[in-house]
Amino acid sequence: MRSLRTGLPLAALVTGAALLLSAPAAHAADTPLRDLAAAKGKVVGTAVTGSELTGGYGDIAGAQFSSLTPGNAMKWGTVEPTQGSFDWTEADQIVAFAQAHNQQVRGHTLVWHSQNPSWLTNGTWTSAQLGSLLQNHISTEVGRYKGEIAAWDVVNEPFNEDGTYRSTLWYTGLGANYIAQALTWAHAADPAAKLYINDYNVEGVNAKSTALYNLVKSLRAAGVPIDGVGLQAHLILGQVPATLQQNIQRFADLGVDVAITELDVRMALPADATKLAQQKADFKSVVAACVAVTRCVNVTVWGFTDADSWVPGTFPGYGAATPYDENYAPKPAYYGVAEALGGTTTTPPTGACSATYGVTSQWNTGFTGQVTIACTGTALSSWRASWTYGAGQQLTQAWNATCTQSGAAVTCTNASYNGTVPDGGSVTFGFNASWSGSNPVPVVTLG
Ligand code: 9MR
Repeated sequence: MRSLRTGLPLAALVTGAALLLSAPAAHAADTPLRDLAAAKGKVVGTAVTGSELTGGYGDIAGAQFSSLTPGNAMKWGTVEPTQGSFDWTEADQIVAFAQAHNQQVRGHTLVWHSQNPSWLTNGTWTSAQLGSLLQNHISTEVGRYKGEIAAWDVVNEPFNEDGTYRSTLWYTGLGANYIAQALTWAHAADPAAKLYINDYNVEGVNAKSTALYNLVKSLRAAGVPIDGVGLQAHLILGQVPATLQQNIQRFADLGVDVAITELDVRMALPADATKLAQQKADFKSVVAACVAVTRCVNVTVWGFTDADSWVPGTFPGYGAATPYDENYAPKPAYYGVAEALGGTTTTPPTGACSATYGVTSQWNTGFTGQVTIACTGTALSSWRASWTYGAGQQLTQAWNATCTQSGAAVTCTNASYNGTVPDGGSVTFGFNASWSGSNPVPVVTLG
């Protein structure tokens, strides 16, 4: 996945544009999402990148979520880049992390048209050869993790938008029966794992989800092992389908489980308070729809932080799609998830002051930055903003505040004339500083 933590400062440098990242002034030690979910009989998950599972990223992944989905680590192209030579490093790492944190793993994914190794996609195969390649792949991967995977996204994205089958190498080479075969092979390799078909744009009732519905119905009638459907839920701000809960319910009524497998809600950048409030409502309504249906067992976000999301790389100009910002501070969307899971949160979308740190210009040895303190629903009569520089940055000058730096720790207090931040208003102070190597954006604490 693309890392915005390294990507954005460079973009700011190149374009000279301001880089503005917000962090809540404070957030209470709220009940972790996984505990809230457990109290509702649900599992809450996130897609993860194995190499990132340390430090703050690892802390949040372990503390907040009860399920992990490898974002890329279990895809065919990752695990068998050369025919017959396997690399399980990242997949093993994620499984080990999950076990150490008492988490489920959702295996993702066994049969897909994308992210396959080139030896497979460039090869010329008879139908029989293709079938045995697929059977071997499924037996090898599912067998390796037998007993360790709660659920597999066995088949990923088999449909076109109009509900016809997507013409992939599998469909073209093996016919629609590849789906039943893949499920049957996966079941033979790990009879305890729940087996899913997973797709996008199937969240509401529409032609594509109805095709999925009809497929699941016929697979069940034929005795094919199918346990669940995954609704990916890569959504656009303000566009949660009105029929989401109804759609979840109709699948549940077929006798299968439902999981929201890849939830994110993208918005046109830059984010602002209005968009973030809408995003909170969107996350909340998706999770609430799952909570309302007993057989909806898992809600998984596709990356929990905006620093580790596929969205900006795929939809230029869009992003901020996850519940945590690039600095791992929970966004309103996080609290939307918590509230839908029955949590009461103490970080209100209103009645708070926040500090926003920005690099407004940067050159080879120095940069100019600013911090804006803004309040809504409350006010301040004095303020103190502090942060820690992560890469040796050193303040040289400040204006509209009194700033001191001790080691990496910077503290700025208001000047005599700008301690008041009114409800609905803001105060900005500026500074110059030196940097070398990198210039990561710190999290600013108010208090
Ligand atoms: O998050 C994945 C990203 O890192 C990859 O570049 C991308 C390649 O298609 O796949 C992403 O995950 C996809 C998932 O496996 C299936 N549903 C759509 C997801 C977003 O593209």
